[in-house]
Amino acid sequence: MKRYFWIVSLVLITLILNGCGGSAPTPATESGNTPAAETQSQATTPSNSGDSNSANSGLAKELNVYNWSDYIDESLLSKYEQEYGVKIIYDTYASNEDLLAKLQAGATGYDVIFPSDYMVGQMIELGLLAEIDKSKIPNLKNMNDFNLNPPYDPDNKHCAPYQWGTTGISYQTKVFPDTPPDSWAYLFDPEKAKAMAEAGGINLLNDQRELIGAVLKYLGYSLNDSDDAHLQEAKETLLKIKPYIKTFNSEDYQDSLLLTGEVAISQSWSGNGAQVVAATTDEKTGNSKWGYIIPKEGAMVWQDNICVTATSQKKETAEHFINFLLDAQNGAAITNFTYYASPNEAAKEFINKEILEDQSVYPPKEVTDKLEWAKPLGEAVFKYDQIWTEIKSQ
Ligand code: N2P
Repeated sequence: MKRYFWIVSLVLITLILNGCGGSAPTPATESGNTPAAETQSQATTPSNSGDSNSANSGLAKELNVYNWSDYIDESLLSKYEQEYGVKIIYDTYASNEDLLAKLQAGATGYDVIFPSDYMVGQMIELGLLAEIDKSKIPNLKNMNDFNLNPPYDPDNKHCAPYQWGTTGISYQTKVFPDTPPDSWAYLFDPEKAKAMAEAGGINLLNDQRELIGAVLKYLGYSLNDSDDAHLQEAKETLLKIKPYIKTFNSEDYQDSLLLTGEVAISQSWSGNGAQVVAATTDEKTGNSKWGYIIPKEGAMVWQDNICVTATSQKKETAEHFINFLLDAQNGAAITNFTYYASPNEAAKEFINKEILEDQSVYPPKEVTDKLEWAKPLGEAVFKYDQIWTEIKSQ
C-alpha cells in the first residue's frame, strides 16, 4: 500500500513538473493501427500495432523509437528501414525525467527507449521495462565487459548498453587564457558565477539529477546524497547563483549556445563538449575556441541503455532493432556522430581515431577515479523533485 502511494505520488509529481498530462497515447492493440491512431500526431501518440509485416515476416511494419535529442546518426534509421522494411517512427526527449513522465502519462506506444543507468533501475522497479530475449540479440557479444551486467540491471535482463560519457564543463578558451575552469565553483560560487555572467553567460543542463548532482559534488558530497541538510545546502547554493544563469538547456545547447558563442561557460555532456572542441579547433595551430573539463571535485559518469517498454507489442522487432544498433559498423556510426564513448568493442576499428584518442570522450584513469555513478534515489527522489520545482519556479 505504501509503495503504491509513492508510485502514484511519483506519477502526479512528474506530470505536474513536466506539464504533459494531456498527451495520453493510443492504447496498444494487436490488430494494427486504428484510423484514429493514424490521424493523431506520431510524435506524441505513437501507435502500437503488434508484430506483423507481410513484406518481412516476423517483423512489425513500424517501430516507435524514443531517444534523447541528437543521439543517433539518423541515416542509421533509414538504413534499417530500407534493409528490413520496418518504418521507424522517431521521437526525442531532453531528460530521463521527461521520458519517465511521458511513459507514466500513459504513452503506451513507444517500443524502444534509451534511459540512463539510475532511471533503468527506477523503471524496472515501476514495471515499465520488458525483459529482453538475449538470444535475439547476438551482437551483445560485441559489447565491452566494462559496460555489461551493470548493478542497475544485473545480467542485462532488460537493456543493452548504448553510449556512455561524463558530465563536466564546456568553456570558451578566450575567457580562460591561463588556466581552465577546473572547479564547479565557476558555476556555483556566486562571485565566480557573476563574473561568468559578465563574461558572456552561463548555461546549466535542464536536468534535475545532473544539476543537483553537480552542486552536491561541488559541496563535497555524493551525487546520490539524500541527507536533508546537504540537500538544503545544495538548494540554497543554486538559488544564490540563479540570477547569473542565462539558460537552462540540455537539448540543443551545443548548436544554439556553445557554437554560437552565446554563453561563456556551460555544464555539458562529454559528447557535446568534445564535438564543440573538434568543431572549433584551428587545424594549423591546434588551438580551440572551446575546452571541456571534469572539475576537480568530481563529476557524474553515466551509461545510457537501449530498452524495450513493458507495453511494447513489438518486442521481437524491438530486439531486432537493438541487435542492428549493436552491430560493429552501426555502433561506430553512432559514436562517430555523437562523440560519446561506445560500449561496442568490435566497433572500435571503425570509430574515428581522433575520437578514440580524445580524453574528453575516453577519460584517463586520473579522471575516472573522480567520477561517480548516479543510483536510483528511492523515496528521496521526491526531495530532488521538490528542490527542482523550487529552483525552476523562483
Ligand atoms: C544526448 C544526450 C546525452 C545523454 N543529446 C546523457 N545521458
